[in-house]
Amino acid sequence: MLPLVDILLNVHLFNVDAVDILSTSKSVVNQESVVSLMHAVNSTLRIVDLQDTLFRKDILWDLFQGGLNCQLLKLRSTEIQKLNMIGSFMQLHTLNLDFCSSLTSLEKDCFTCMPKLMRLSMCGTRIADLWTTREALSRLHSLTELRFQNCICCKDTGPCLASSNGADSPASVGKLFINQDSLNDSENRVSNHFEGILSSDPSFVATSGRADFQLEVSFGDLHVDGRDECPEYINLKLRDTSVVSKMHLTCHPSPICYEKHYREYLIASLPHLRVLDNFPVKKLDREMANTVFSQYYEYLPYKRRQKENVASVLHMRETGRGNAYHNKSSRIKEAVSCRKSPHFYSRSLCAAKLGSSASPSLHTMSNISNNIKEGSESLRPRQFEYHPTNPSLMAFGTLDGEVVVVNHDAGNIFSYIPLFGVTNSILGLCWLNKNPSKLLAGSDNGSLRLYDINDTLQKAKGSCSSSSPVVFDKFEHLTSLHVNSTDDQFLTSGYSKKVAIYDICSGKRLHLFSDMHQEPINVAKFAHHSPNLLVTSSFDRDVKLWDLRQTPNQPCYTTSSSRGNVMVCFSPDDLYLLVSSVDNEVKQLLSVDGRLQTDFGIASTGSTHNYTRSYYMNGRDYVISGSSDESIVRICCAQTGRRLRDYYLEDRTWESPILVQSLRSDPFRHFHMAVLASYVRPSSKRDIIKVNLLETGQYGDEDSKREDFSSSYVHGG
Ligand SMILES: *[C@@H]1O[C@H](CO)[C@@H](O)[C@H](O)[C@H]1NC(C)=O
Ligand SMILES: *[C@@H]1O[C@H](CO)[C@@H](O)[C@H](O)[C@H]1NC(C)=O
Ligand SMILES: *[C@@H]1O[C@H](CO)[C@@H](O)[C@H](O)[C@H]1NC(C)=O
Ligand SMILES: *[C@@H]1O[C@H](CO)[C@@H](O)[C@H](O)[C@H]1NC(C)=O
Ligand SMILES: *[C@@H]1O[C@H](CO)[C@@H](O)[C@H](O)[C@H]1NC(C)=O
Ligand SMILES: *[C@@H]1O[C@H](CO)[C@@H](O)[C@H](O)[C@H]1NC(C)=O
Ligand SMILES: *[C@@H]1O[C@H](CO)[C@@H](O)[C@H](O)[C@H]1NC(C)=O
Ligand SMILES: CC(=O)N[C@H]1CO[C@H](CO)[C@@H](O)[C@@H]1O
Repeated sequence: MLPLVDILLNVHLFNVDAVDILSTSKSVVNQESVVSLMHAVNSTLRIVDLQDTLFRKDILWDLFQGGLNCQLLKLRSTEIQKLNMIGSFMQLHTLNLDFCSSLTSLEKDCFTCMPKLMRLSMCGTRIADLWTTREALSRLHSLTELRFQNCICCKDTGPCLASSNGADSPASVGKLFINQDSLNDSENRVSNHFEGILSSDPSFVATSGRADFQLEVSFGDLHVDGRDECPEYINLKLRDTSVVSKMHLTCHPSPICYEKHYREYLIASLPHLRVLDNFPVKKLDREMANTVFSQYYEYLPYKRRQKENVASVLHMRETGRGNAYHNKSSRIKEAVSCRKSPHFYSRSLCAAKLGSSASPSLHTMSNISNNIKEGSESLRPRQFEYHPTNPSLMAFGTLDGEVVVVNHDAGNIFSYIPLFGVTNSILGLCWLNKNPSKLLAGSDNGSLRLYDINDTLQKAKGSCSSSSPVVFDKFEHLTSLHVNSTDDQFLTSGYSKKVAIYDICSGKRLHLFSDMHQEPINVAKFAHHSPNLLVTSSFDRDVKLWDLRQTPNQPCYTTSSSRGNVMVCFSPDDLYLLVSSVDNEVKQLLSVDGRLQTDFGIASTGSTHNYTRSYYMNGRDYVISGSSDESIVRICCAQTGRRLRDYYLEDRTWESPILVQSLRSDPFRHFHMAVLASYVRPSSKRDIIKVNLLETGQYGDEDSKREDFSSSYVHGG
């Protein structure tokens, strides 16, 4: 290689127009010499194809930092975790990142150094998130061809020829999902998830769009491509007709392709796109995509149409005028009617800030609580609640029966109540409303105590107090407790069909209602303003509203979900109920009669053992939702149900997902929340992660800190 590099150092002396570098060997080559070669011919480089060459990370890093003059760069199957191509890639118009299987997300600015990029291929990666992907890709103003999955007959990103001039004049207009149920298992050997573009005659397509009619399905020839076998197409035949259509199959999808409305979302977000996944984007596709987008997604919160500047919103607030709206009369009307709302400016500010941040800033709480226990033990949070009046305080209970109050702003412990019993999880926590130094805690073996966090502080200093904690009669299999609006009484429910009501002052159990439901009642809640109203949600699929002034065995009404209910809560003004059922069934009901108001239409995963929890955010404007076997927090507009964002949580150090055990919105700060996180690796690690959606995150900083602790979490199952 070296003599060759020496000669090519003088490449400008020869009459060479362009040099292509192809490196397909897996091992033998000396990687440094390939880099020297690129360096030597940099000025005349055209194609650099490093296909399947396992380049060392440090070498790739150097190349990415420095840049290359080439027009086409293939990094297929390279171990890239983060696309940090910040060097000069001014000539690059085609980038292939297929099978870079460590690539999970795109940073906001990762493409800014390649302004001429027109074609981008990312099949077989682990990219999953529509929102961050949109943010990154929208910076590529020349991008016309994009793919996250390929049509089997296409090597490059261009439109699939078979689809555009096939014999049966196919018009690729529709999109068809065929799920496992509709296919005979013995034939369904390639994948259980097919998605494709229908290429068939238009009359067939006009009635389709959904695969909810009966089809006969058979596979076309299998092609062997690299690692997978993919059939090129499926023949579809409508029952009772002779119409046969071929459905072209796409292969090597990245997870993003399974997101609901994936194709429409990307087409609507990238106005210059001409080909997506080898299928042309036609005018009709674009119109459909825009319709779908505006029905299911909102780009900016609070129906704001365009990104506004924070300073101009502040200016508007100061002058009381809608500066930004001066020009168009329709806008003035809109602005005037909106500004009647007392929240107009704070919402505009949120919209202006949220608009620009794709991934939020995260802060873990483990560093706060890390030093409190001796040795390598760490706290393992199992339940938490924000303080109702002090914005800095938050209480959490642990798997080991401790109750901890932290100042999450200052990053220190306010109060630590060591051991509740021995090793029982704290599942119920509730602050009193009128007397907010008092905290009610319940563990899963049924013990219930009322603590005064001011008292325990004194206790820690040495002066023992007899009044705290107050101990109540036990409630077996407790999973939830809630205090009524007037602090007189509280309510417990659990892994049983019973609900109990306790008097806070006397510590006595006043009522024990049995058989309120057919199955355990995971969560029961009082209304925020009506002290006698309560709602129960049960794994028997029912939600029941009760008025304690009426006969206790007769609910005001019962509504049913299609799966077991994990939880329910009232909106802050009690107008609505938010019901979360197993596997992402999330609905908002009118509290008055249980009528369905909003169905959030979150896709289910098919797992029956996973628990979805949802809470209100920003008063009752938004809803946040997460599930125990997914590492996503979803944010939806409570009124329209439209999705604002999904946020993925991942531990970058271990490259492992963070599962959402529970979550709460910050009652004092808009678009702030905290997530009760359960780590997949190390398996026993738990934490509370504060999320600020209005601030763009520096994930990296947290990573380096986390690395230091990780060893101390490796214990137990
Ligand atoms: C290639 O040239 C660009 C500038 O045109 C430079 O930024 C880059 O570092 C060079 N790359 C190599 C490997 O020499
Ligand atoms: C699936 O195919 C096998 C073999 O072709 C057949 O025996 C079986 O009945 C089919 N099952 C269904 C549900 O159609
Ligand atoms: C109003 O319109 C003028 C020209 O039509 C434009 O220069 C100006 O930037 C617009 N102002 C705002 C606030 O949009
Ligand atoms: C914990 O982390 C937060 C934010 O990362 C920081 O502000 C705080 O000072 C840290 N606390 C401790 C005790 O290190
Ligand atoms: C709960 O368990 C702890 C220790 O296991 C015990 O001290 C306490 O009495 C138990 N409470 C009830 C109500 O059983
Ligand atoms: C604790 O007590 C002090 C006065 O002794 C009071 O000012 C403070 O608000 C109390 N803390 C809470 C959280 O109620
Ligand atoms: C608190 O709730 C209980 C039970 O629902 C109710 O009887 C009581 O009246 C409520 N408190 C007040 C002050 O209304
Ligand atoms: C909390 C919980 O039940 N998690 C379960 C979610 O589902 C997966 C399998 O789909 C189980 O392994 C988890 O235990």
